[in-house]
Amino acid sequence: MSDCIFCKIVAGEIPADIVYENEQVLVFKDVNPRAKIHLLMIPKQHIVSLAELDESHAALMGQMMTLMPTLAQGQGLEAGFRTIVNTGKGGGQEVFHLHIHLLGGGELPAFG
Ligand code: DGP
Repeated sequence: MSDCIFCKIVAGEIPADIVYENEQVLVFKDVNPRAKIHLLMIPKQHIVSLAELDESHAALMGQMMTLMPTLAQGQGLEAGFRTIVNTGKGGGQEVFHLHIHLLGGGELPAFG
């Protein structure tokens, strides 16, 4: 998607502080961190949101979730971490390329 900011990060067209990368997945620091550690994990392929997923995405999504423990450990988040996926305007999504927020370090505000 030519106008997608996260696709531009994948393509190296705009800079990002990249923490991890493999063939399918990219992880980089959120430009507007809401916690000491605030990363975004995205699929390299353009998927709009969680609402667009079907069975063809099962392996990719499984890979993303199973990367989380290693990623969190690498960030020193042994005490725990929070993952958030905002979905659609009603879910507070601002960038319409699927991403998982990984937050942790210090006190996180109570949620729910
Ligand atoms: P969401 O509300 O879930 O769509 O969160 C989008 C997040 O993306 C928000 O926390 C800020 C972050 N973000 C937006 N544009 C950029 C960017 O150009 N670079 C980086 N690193 N993060 C961005």
